Amino acid sequence: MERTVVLIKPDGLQRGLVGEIMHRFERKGMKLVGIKMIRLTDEILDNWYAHHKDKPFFATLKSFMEWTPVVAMVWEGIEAIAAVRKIVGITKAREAEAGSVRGDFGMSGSQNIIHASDSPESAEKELGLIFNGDEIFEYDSATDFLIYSKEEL
Ligand code: 3AN
Repeated sequence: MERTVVLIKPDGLQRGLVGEIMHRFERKGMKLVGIKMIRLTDEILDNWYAHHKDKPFFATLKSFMEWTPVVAMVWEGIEAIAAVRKIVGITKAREAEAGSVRGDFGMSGSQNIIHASDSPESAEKELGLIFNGDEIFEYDSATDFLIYSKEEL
């Protein structure tokens, strides 16, 4: 099983998309193992978006992400990182596939509603930046046997 970190960004929160977005991951068969609201700080964002620190949009991106709290979640599943990225859609929302979160709800390439980890390394780093160990829960899923075959589990 893989874990992936999802953030509903300030625009997603303000537009009332939290329930809609969570519903999509639930219906897909992903397991929620962590969730909280958090106000991102410069310190977290400098680390989170370190790969963008020299980009012209970095300062704007940071102030956008600090506008309101975000809703942070950890979802678990087999190959969850790739599965969640498909549900999220590509960065530029106006070009994202219909059916994805960005494709259905967004037009912007910066205010694009949602973040999801793009690799196991990012997922581990992002989880560590936002969640304490006791905020991630291990429990038996009552539906795993329906969602996955015996061979997959
Ligand atoms: P994604 O969120 O699709 O993984 P990244 O990691 O390339 O995309 O970018 C992180 C965030 O930086 C994006 N979600 C978006 O808010 C912002 N961003 C990326 N590229 C641009 C850009 N060209 N102009 C403005 N903001 C951008």
